[in-house]
Order: sequence, then C-alpha cells, then structure tokens
Amino acid sequence: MDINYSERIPNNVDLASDRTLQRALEHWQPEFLKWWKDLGPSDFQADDVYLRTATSVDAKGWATYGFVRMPEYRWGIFLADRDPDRRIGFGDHFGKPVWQQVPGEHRSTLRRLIVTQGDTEPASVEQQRLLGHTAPSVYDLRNLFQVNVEEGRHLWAMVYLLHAYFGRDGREEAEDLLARHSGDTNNPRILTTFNEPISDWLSFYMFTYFTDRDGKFQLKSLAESSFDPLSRTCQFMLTEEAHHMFVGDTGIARVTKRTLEVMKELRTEDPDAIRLAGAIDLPTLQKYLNFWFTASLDLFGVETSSNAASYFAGGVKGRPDEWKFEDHLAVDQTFTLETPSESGGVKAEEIPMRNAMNEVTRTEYVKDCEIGVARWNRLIQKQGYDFRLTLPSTRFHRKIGVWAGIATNVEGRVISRSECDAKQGEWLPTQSDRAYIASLMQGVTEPGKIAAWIAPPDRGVNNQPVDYEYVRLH
Ligand code: BYC
Ligand code: FE
Ligand code: FE
Repeated sequence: MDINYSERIPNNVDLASDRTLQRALEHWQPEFLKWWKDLGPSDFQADDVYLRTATSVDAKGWATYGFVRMPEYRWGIFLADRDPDRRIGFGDHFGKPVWQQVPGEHRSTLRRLIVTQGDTEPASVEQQRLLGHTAPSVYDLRNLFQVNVEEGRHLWAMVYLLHAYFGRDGREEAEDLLARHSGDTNNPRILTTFNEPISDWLSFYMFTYFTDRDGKFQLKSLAESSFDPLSRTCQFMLTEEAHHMFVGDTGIARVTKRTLEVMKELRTEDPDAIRLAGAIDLPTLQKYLNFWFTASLDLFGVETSSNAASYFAGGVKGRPDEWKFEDHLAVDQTFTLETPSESGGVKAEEIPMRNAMNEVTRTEYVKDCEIGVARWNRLIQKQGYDFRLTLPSTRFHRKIGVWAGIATNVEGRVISRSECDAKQGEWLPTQSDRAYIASLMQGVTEPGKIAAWIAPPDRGVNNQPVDYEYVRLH
C-alpha cells in the first residue's frame, strides 16, 4: 500500500477514509508535540539531525535517510502487510481466523497490554532526555536521537490502536500516556525499570542492549496476538528495534575496546590506573551490566502468572516465535520453576505451563542476552586477558517475582542479608562508581572526534564516513 504524503500523519492504514479517526489523531498530535518539546530531548530541537524515517514498510522505504529537525520528524503509522489467511497460532482458539476487531471479552485485557507497551516508549525518551549534552561523539548523538524519535513512533503505533479500536476509553488512555512521566512521584510510568534515570552513556548503552531487548521479546509475543492490527504493528516495530539493540551492543563493545587499549598501553589491569587514564575499568562495566540486566528481567512479570495463562488461553499474547514450539495448546504441560525454599535454599516446583509463560519468555531473553556477552568477551580474550563479563543469575537483585527481595550472590546462591549488604559495592554500581562515570560525561561535538573512554565506531551510518557531520549544530 502506498503512503499518502499529503496527509499530516504519514500512514499505510488509509487514514483518509476515516474522518473521525483522523480528527481524533490530529487532535492528539499537538499534545504529542507539546510533550516532545517539554520532555523529549533537552535542547537540540533546532538542529538538523541525520535521521532515518519510515516511509513505507517494504525493504526500500522503511529506512529513508536525511537531515530533519526533530520536532519536524514525520512520525507515522505503519503496519506490516496483512496476511488474509492468518490463523490464531496458540491457545484455546487455535486454528480459527484472527480478529480484525477487538472481541468484547478481551477488550480490557488488550487495552491494558497496549497501554503498558505504549507507556514504555515515551518513558524511555523521558529517561534519556538529558543525554544529548554529554554525547561522546556526534555519531552517538545522532544514534540517541534516532532511538528517541523511533520510540516516539512506537508511542504513535499504540495510540493508533487505542484510537482506532477502543473508542472513548482508548482516547482517554492515549491522553494518559502523555500525562504519566518517568520517575514522577504522583504519576509514574507503569513498569518499574522505566522510572530509573538514565543519566550517563554507559547506562544508555546498557539500557539499549538489555531493556530494548525486553522490548524485542515483548513485541515478538504481541506479534503472535490474534488481534491482527496489534500483531502487524508489532511486526513492523521489531525492524526498528534491531537498531536500538545495535546501539547498545556496539556501544558496550566500543567501551570494552577502549579499556583494553588502555590496559595494553599501561600494562596493567589495576582499575585505579585505568581510571586515572580516563577509561572505564572492566569490573565497573560488569556492575553496570548487573544492574541493567536484572532490572530488565523484572520487566517480564511474575513467574507464576494467572494473567499470562489467560492471555495465552485467550489467544491475546503468545510466546516469542510461537512457531518454534511444538505444542501450541500447552494444556497438559508443566514447567519446572526454581523458587526459594523455606530452608534458605532453592527448591524445584512444577507449575502449569500456561502460568509459566512469563518465565518462558524470560528464558528466551536470557539466551539472547548471552550473545553480546560472548562477543565482548572475545575482544577481551583476543587481547590475552582472563577477565570475563558474565550475566548474573536471574535470582540476583530482583524486585519482581519469587526472588524479589531475597538476598543472593551474583551466582544466585541464597546468602544472609548482612553478607549481601556488605557485597553490594562489589556487585552493583556504588555512589563513587557513578560519580566517576559521571565525571567522564563531557559532550564532544566536533565531527570525527571521540571521548577518551570509548573507541570510535567501526563504520558510520548508512555508508557515511565515521567523521560525517551527523548533527548540524546551530
Ligand atoms: N513493574 O501477572 P504479572 C519496550 C505487576 S519494553 C511494575 O506478571 P502482567 C521498550 C503487574 O502489573 C516492553 N509492576 O503481570 C524498551 C501485575 O499487577 P496486577 C514493554 C509489575 O501484567 C526500551 C502483577 O505485578 N512491553 O518496549 O501479566 C525502550 C502481577 O504480575 C511488573 C510490555 O511489557 C513490573 N516490572 O505481566 C522503549 C508488554 N511486573 O494485575 C520501549 C505488555 C509485574 O496484579 N505488558 N507487575 O495489578 C505485558 O505483557 C505485561 O504487563 C507484563 C507483566 C509482562 C509486563
Ligand atoms: Fe520501542
Ligand atoms: Fe527500542
């Protein structure tokens, strides 16, 4: 389907044919822009940024590059093409045709899931709003803004569904998505992790590697939904999500690379010496990883979830890549869960598979996280060092689920509260770690130049050179 560019809101959903919907969205658009100006990237709004814009969903059109001022970015509504033969892929209604409208019995559940998904998108933009001032290079500054405008588009994607399929309460939810704010004491964002500040670039890379990857897995699960418009919008969002995780993956790799250079130059692994040279020692990198990995694990919800079971039974939300599983009904299966035992250890518990869907998704997520870790470790190994980055146990430092508040070490062994407290500074960033990282955060705005704590990227964006002027600052 072609996109009608004469319209104010670029889309491939034939918005022009539905005046009521179009008017509702045109009413929401200025509210969105006001939010973007108030709580989106601080400053830089008048600068020209080399951004990609989706102009259609096919291979050619979804990544069109050019200079744009962010408030003039064309946030559009794009759904993957419809498959007229698509059938429900799991749960009690397996094999029946998918839904083009919201069934009454799933209305409130679907609304809740769409709102939760939608809430994370502007939340992340708010969390990252001050980072522009301390970007390590113009290349990175551009990547930050690319991620930000696309999270803005993901908000549009969910607001479209709310307006188009949920009537008046959908419109009210769309307004509330701009009213809740990350970290706000009275009206915070829905999920815990989206209220954590992201005040430095090391956290930004960790967030885009670990937390955007939760996005990938949640979107994959929602792409399985029997509510076809939700499925199609999530399919397209996933193509954009890949870039966000790329920014995190390569960001952490570049930090590691720079640290290794300094270690070689100085012939030392001593964190203090490495810090004196202005790089980030590997143990500190590990602590940031521990924090953001475990915070992201919480986003998958509780291990034994009647909500998850009913989403699955009803065909509302599936497992990531549902086709990979053999049995799409999951009625008689069980899942072995490790829970804390009364004696202070770990015990195995059998729970019905449908109730374990959050844990199934979390397990897939952990496997995906391992890939980057292995890649970073290869860089370290190549330079001849024994240090290895590792993912901590999924029991460690949890705030949601059976392990919430239980004192364990990074390997997941239950320990005393006092031992846990005493070890916090070895496992998680301390005030002084954070102060050190903050001291490194000084913006570098000259094209081709790079901050001392990170290596330059291997290549530029869209075949442009690394030293290209990705942001034209005024
Ligand atoms: N924080 O049965 P459960 C992204 C609550 S990221 C606070 O497991 P549910 C992005 C829960 O609400 C992807 N509360 O719950 C990334 C429930 O409350 P009630 C975002 C939590 O809702 C980077 C109770 O505990 N998308 O896109 O079935 C940048 C029982 O738990 C939390 C989605 O999340 C928490 N972490 O499952 C930009 C997809 N966890 O009902 C963007 C949509 C649980 O007892 N959301 N609770 O009052 C969902 O699928 C589900 O809401 C969840 C949680 C999987 C998140
Ligand atoms: Fe997103
Ligand atoms: Fe993202």
